[in-house]
Amino acid sequence: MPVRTISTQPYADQKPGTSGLRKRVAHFQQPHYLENFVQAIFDSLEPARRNTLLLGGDGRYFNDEAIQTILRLAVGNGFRRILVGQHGYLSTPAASLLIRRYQLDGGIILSASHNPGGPDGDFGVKFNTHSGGPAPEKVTARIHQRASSLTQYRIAEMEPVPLQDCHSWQVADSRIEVIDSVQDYADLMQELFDFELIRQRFAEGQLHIAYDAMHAITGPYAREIFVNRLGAAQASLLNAAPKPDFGEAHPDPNLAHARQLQAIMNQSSGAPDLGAASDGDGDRNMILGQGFFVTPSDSLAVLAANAQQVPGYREGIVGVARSMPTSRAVDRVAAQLGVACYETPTGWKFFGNLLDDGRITFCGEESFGTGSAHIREKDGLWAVLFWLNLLAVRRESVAEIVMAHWREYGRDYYTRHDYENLDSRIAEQLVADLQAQLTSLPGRNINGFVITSADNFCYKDPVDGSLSEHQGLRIIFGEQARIVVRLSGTGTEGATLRLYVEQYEPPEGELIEPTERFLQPLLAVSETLLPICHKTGRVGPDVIT
Ligand code: VG1
Ligand code: CO
Repeated sequence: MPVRTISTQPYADQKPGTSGLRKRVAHFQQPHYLENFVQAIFDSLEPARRNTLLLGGDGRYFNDEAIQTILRLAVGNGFRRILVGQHGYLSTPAASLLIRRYQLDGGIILSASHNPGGPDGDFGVKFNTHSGGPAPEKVTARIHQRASSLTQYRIAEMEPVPLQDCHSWQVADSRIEVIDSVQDYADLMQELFDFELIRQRFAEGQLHIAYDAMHAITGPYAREIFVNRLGAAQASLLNAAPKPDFGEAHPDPNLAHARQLQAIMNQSSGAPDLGAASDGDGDRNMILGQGFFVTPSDSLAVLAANAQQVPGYREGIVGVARSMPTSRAVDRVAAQLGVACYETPTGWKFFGNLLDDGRITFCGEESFGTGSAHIREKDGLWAVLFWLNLLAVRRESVAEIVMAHWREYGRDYYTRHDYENLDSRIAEQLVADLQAQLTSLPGRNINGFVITSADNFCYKDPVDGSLSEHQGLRIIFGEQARIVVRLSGTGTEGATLRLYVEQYEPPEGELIEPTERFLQPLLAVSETLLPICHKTGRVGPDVIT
């Protein structure tokens, strides 16, 4: 079987962002574009780590074609063993698990996560290392550098590999194995959570769930876990068949996009006890109770406080981490438990070293990402199962559990405002203007909010000492409040500005104010410091989460 070396020109824009390389589908379809980037990934690996590979994606448009191209590249580059998800499907958490379980050198995950799919939507390529986690910055920098000077790639001439059935083939020196990841993943979940108890509660009719797979990757996993193993009704699953265009919807589990699920959870009677949804590649989760929304920051704090209620975490937790813009709710739990709490830049890759080094058990992001040391990615279904297990043990509602948490620790009211597709120059200027004022801000009192510190977040990884600078502006009002602003690193058009606002109310407070009302005064302070609406002409954010 011939391997051809193809001459190519480098593309200047192959710089991975917060989570891999994301572009419009048409951008990826340019001649040699995908091939170049994948060759750059392979070239950036050390020879000893260029033998075994995992490959799969979230099933979005262009997944099939890209998988066949990458298989030819992997064979052309002499990988000895290549594992591919059946139908080309792998959720991001399942991919992380398989890399670890089969001790592979790494994996390529095809996904643009929660971004819309279809011919006019987005596509993405992520590389995860042998630890199962997203490539750290030093690796993505190497990939980018290599892609910027690439002049050729190696590709095998071979027929497309059928991916419908689990099967294996020997092609030249490479063994290609098509595998079903659902069983391995469901087995791990069964080790961590009390399936017996949840099954019993479902059978008694005491517990009900509505799970929305949003036409994306988690449908088959959810069917195996909730229906086959736990005995939930078929009707508990919504949109559980993966579609290349995600049913023309936006596979983003939040209040702006998971409308169908929200309507079910807001019914005045007969709503299920737990409503949950995941994103395109299955690493995000949204948790709803009856007429009740749990912010991802609170969810992380509640799980940390209740770890010992769940079999996999019976022994307690060693530490926690949250991304910088995530609220400080989990910090309060860590303080009470007497365990370490780390603040990292946005993006799951920054949790990798802390997890590998055994410093943390749980970690999470405000962007609907929660996870633990069981793998090296955030894990949507894991979080849903954790909540389900908690409901089964405590026999309380989601709202009761969260209320009890606030009564003990106080509440961090939290909101994120996204301004999408802004003119990049205007967005960058806005941030630069605030940056320029940072040193003069401490001590300033704006409408009763006193700034105690202000900086551009810089993270020094405590394990390898690496520095990550310019990770977002923080305006801190002591223990009372925080305003954070940063530019997104996952968008494919213009600039997206994210404004994160949080304010603490101690346990003795009301604790049940509507979030936007409670945060109104602080949002006004924010517009004074960072005049987004004034400078962009927008009347408000595009998405509020
Ligand atoms: C966003 C989120 C971030 C998350 C990233 C990837 O990044 O804010 O918390 O890690 O998406 O999530 P940004 O740079 O646009 O703010 V996913 O589900 O793509 O894998
Ligand atoms: Co995702």
